Amino acid sequence: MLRFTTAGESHGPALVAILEGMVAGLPLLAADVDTELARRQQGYGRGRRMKIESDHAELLSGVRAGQTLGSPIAMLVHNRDWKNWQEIMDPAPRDNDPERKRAVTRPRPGHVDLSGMLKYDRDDARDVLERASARETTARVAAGAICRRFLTEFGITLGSHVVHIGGVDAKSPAKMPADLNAVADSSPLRTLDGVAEKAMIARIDAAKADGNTLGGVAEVICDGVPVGLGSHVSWDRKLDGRLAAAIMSIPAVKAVEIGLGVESAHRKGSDVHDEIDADARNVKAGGVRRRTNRAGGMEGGVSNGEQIVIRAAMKPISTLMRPLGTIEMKTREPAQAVAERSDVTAVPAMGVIAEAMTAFVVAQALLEKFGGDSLKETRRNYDNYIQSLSDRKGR
Ligand code: EPS
Repeated sequence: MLRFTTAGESHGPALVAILEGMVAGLPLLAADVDTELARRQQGYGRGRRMKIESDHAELLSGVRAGQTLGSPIAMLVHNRDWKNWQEIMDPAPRDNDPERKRAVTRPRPGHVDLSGMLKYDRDDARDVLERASARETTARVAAGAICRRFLTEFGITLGSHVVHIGGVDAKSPAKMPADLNAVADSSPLRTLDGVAEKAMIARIDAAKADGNTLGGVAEVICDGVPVGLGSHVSWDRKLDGRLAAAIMSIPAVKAVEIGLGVESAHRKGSDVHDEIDADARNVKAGGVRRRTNRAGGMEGGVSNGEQIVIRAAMKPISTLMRPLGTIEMKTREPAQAVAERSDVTAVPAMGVIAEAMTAFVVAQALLEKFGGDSLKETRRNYDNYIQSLSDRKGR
């Protein structure tokens, strides 16, 4: 079973990711991971923190001479900002500090500050927010980068673009670019619509001046997935459900759509379901093609060979420089929430994180179907299956 876990606080010494269950023999360089980490750091609307950090993954285990070993792959990403927070975040007790500097006792509406204080019995919400910070997604992107590297061996690629920020919709081009990320990454908001981009930038500038924050929507497209990943037979094996859970777990994501998503509830069946044609060239889909892809690449929780299309909607970040009303926990008196340094929007980064989570779930489902302890073994099993799809002619 492919699985990963992460550890690390936002202003602690480092972040850690451990990916377990990856096959042996996959070519892998730290640069493959760093490329993805750099993509996550870009985006108009980020705060000063992104100028401090320049994320680099140190491969601690599971890789030798540029190839994976099949053992757990541990990665370390240092927080450069740690040097400014040592006194506050020191794991060791310090003399005379029953209450540390920068304690947070005025929880932010929309953040886990308050529920976390109550659940974990903490007086300082920093004990909660440091882990809840979206800084953690660096480690997810590191794990996802290895999954992405694995998927390229099977001709599976992933990209994303921003389709909405703060009330401004971006139009998708009639034909998507062949290399989606090459185009999206060249835009400061990772959008394909230059006109909408200007309006989005203006909204972000206005929100910043107002001490406010903005949310938005990113679309992930995963191309080259063969028919048959996931399964219709049990609820927890359905690929759409697994993808939705993975994407929903990204901080601040409040909704996930697959294909037409919510819109499919508003239309008639004839305007939702994708009609089928034979197409012998479309080998990975079993020699068929859908005339449209409103289902977003899955039917009944099983990949159908069309592109997987997912939209993730992110609420505005809950740290506002013009704070919302809350209470001071020590006195329970009305107060203004804490205003920590933060981003105005992180929707472009969220798209990159959603790619990483998608890469993980698709890699996990691919390994479930094809198994194998080495890349060669997985590929043999994969090739056999693809061949058997072609051999079905007339059946
Ligand atoms: C975050 C707040 C900001 C963001 C951070 C997530 O950090 P800071 O409090 O240090 O200014 O920049 O995101 C990252 C550090 C990152 O790498 O994405 C939060 O509270 O979620």
